[in-house]
Amino acid sequence: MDLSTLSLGQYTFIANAFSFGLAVMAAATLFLWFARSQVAPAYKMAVTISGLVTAIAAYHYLQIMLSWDAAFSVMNGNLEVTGYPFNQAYRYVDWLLTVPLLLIELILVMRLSRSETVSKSVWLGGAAALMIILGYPGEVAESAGTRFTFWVLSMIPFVYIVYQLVVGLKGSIGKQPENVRGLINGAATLVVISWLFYPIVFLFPLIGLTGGAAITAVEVGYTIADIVAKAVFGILILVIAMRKSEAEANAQA
Ligand SMILES: *C/C=C(C)/C=C/C=C(C)/C=C/C1=C(C)CCCC1(C)C
Repeated sequence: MDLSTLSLGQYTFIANAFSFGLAVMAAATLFLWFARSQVAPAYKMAVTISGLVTAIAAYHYLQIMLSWDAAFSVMNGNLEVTGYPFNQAYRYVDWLLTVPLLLIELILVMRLSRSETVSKSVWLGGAAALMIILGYPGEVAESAGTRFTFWVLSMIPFVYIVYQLVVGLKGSIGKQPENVRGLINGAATLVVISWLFYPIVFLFPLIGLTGGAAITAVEVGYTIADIVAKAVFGILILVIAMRKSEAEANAQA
């Protein structure tokens, strides 16, 4: 990533996207944690983890913003690189922590049997971590060949996760109460669609986008995807937890 190809406009646009990302993640965290009192004890863990994911992301967006700021200086309206590298590892460490937790949110809100909860969390969470670890060497590689090789490797666990969400969870979703079946299907679909963004954004520099335009597309693209995959998804998990709590309280009354 050659930072000196950025225009002042592109630099500012990316800085604004990071700032927006931080604001959304921090607000979502407060909202989710305060709303935790609205759900039955069985669903509190799912909502706690939803807020934890956005909290981890808010912290990393702050670090990303600081690293972005340190990498540039503006002199008389001209953008200069300081030589201090923009640290991409913040994004990948964030994903390494949050991506398995996002899948666990979905598994927890389904309230499966204990053994199913554990085995699905381990397999899906493990595949998610592997996917991120395999993507990182490609993200920081200078050569297009290396970037593409690690894209292919990372796609293997990615395809496994998508298959599990689309086909593997079908039986468990069928056993969910009717008032939330559509919402849980929607949550699984939101994961598949929002996650699909990442491997596509990753390919931008390989499909003709170069220089400042490629950096802008990748950084802004990841930020939008993060907001959908973490904050919007977290709210959806909260809504499912509230509906299930309500239905279970009515069934008991
Ligand atoms: C909150 C962050 C989320 C949901 C991040 C998800 C990230 C991915 C689904 C990344 C996938 C990748 C590939 C499938 C191949 C290329 C490398 C990655 C890591 C961008």
